[in-house]
This record gives sequence, C-alpha cells and structure tokens, in this order.
Amino acid sequence: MIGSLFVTGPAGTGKSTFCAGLKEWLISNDYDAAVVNLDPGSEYIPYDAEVDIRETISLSQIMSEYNLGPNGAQIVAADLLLENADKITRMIKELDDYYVIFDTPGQIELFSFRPGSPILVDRLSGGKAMIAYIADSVIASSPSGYISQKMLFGSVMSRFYKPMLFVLNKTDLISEEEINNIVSWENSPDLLLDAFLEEKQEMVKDYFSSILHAFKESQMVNRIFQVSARDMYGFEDIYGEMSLFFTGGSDTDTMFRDD
Ligand SMILES: Nc1nc2c(ncn2[C@@H]2O[C@H](COP(=O)(O)OP(=O)(O)OP(=O)(O)O)[C@@H](O)[C@H]2O)c(=O)[nH]1
Ligand SMILES: [Mg+2]
Repeated sequence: MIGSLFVTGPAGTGKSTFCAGLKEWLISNDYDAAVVNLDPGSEYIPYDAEVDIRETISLSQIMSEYNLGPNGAQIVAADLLLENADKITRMIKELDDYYVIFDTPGQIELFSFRPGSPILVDRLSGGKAMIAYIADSVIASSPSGYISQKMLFGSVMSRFYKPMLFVLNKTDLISEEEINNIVSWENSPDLLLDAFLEEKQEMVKDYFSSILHAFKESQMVNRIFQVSARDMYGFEDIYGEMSLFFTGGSDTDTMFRDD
C-alpha cells in the first residue's frame, strides 16, 4: 500500500460516509483506493469494502459465546481485532499501489482507547499511517463543542502519535459565518476563550486559557479540513495531505517522519 488512513471520531460524525466519499474521490481521480471495515457492529456501510471484519467477527456470536450484552460484546470484538491483524494484513497485502482507508467502530473508545489499538494500527499499516479525526460541524459550532472536539482530538493523538487530520465534517449543515468562527478560533486561542466566556461565564478561565494556548503552541492542530462527505466536498485537500505525507512532499509535517 502507499499508505493508510484510519478514520476515527465520535459516533455518528460521518466516519463511514467519509470513507465512502474519499474512496470515490480517489478512484474518480485515477488513484487506487480500498476501504477496510473494522467496525463489527455496523449494520450498513455506504461503500464496497475490500475487507469487512464482519465476515470474521460476529457480535451476536460473541454475545452468546461469552454471555455478554451488546456493550460487553463490542469490547471483546474490539480486542479481537488485534488477534485478527495478521489475517487482515494478508487480505490487504496485494493492494500494492493503493491508499487503504480504515473505517473504525462507531464508539470512539472502542478503537482509539483500547490497549491494543496503537499496535493494531502499526501492524495493519506497516507503520505508514495517518489518522483522520472526524468532528461534527454542528457540535463544533459552539465554543464549548469545539473545545471538546479539540480535547478529544488531543486524546486520540496521545494514543497513536501519528500525523492527524482534524476533519470538520457536515459543513453543509452550518452557515458560512459559523465556519468562519471556527476557523478564527483555530487561529486565535484568545478569540476562542472570549467566545467560550460568553457562552459559559462560570468556567475556570485559567485552566482553559492554558489548554487553548497549549494546543496552539504545540502546532498539533494547525489546520481544519472542511468537508462535507455527503456533498463530496473537501476531499482534494485530504488527498493532498495524504500524498504529501506518504509520498514525501516537501512541506509535510516532518515531526512524525523517520526519514
Ligand atoms: N448533512 C450531512 N450528513 C452527513 C454527512 N456525512 C454523514 N452524514 C450523515 O450522518 C449520519 C451518520 O453517518 P455515518 O457515516 O454512518 O457516521 P459514522 O460516524 O460512521 O457513524 P457510526 O459508525 O454509527 O458511529 C448518516 O445519516 C449520514 O448520512 C455530511 O457531510 N453532511
Ligand atoms: Mg460508521
């Protein structure tokens, strides 16, 4: 593979739709692309999966075998992913010149916060991995919602320590003014803090001031990728970042590169 993109984020933010849209965009621009579904709990997926974990891991089987409810079974299933890493790797081995997109379980903690997940990412990607964090525009359009998304993004980064894209999906659902606000908050922690103070007068100012400035200074998130997976908007920029990182573009963030 050329490289792999693991798509994570809170439930319902559009991860699977994003995977479908990115695959479609890549193929229509003459790149080879494949999607691997790592969500054993998904009932419907909006793409043709080259590899589908549901053929290997069955939630209902786990529930009856281990006498578990749906949540317990999801956790066992998430941990079984690592046990199946070699099998999945064999299945994607032939995808030489492909960008491989991994769709991950609906609940973010099942992928991003399980102990084996960083190992899983390394094994499936052979080390060539980026992570797309999908945030919902409607949630991110309030200062507190945006801060919560950035903090969750930071948590995911602390788990994987891979190059990450902050994808603001469903931009079709918010106004241009709201998008401009989010971009201005991204560029200025002071503006974000002011907006947050207006929303929640009782918040602990020093705590959040430090956090918001730390995010800015760390350069960990310095760009928002505006996407509407539904409208096929924004995928060119996502591809641009992937191509830069995987094929060695000059202005790629070098923080994570070995070479
Ligand atoms: N308006 C709009 N709706 C979207 C967009 N992307 C996804 N959706 C809708 O959001 C809902 C959830 O999309 P999914 O792609 O299933 O989201 P997900 O994050 O994979 O969901 P889980 O895996 O269940 O957590 C669906 O109804 C999608 O049609 C978008 O860009 N704009
Ligand atoms: Mg999904």
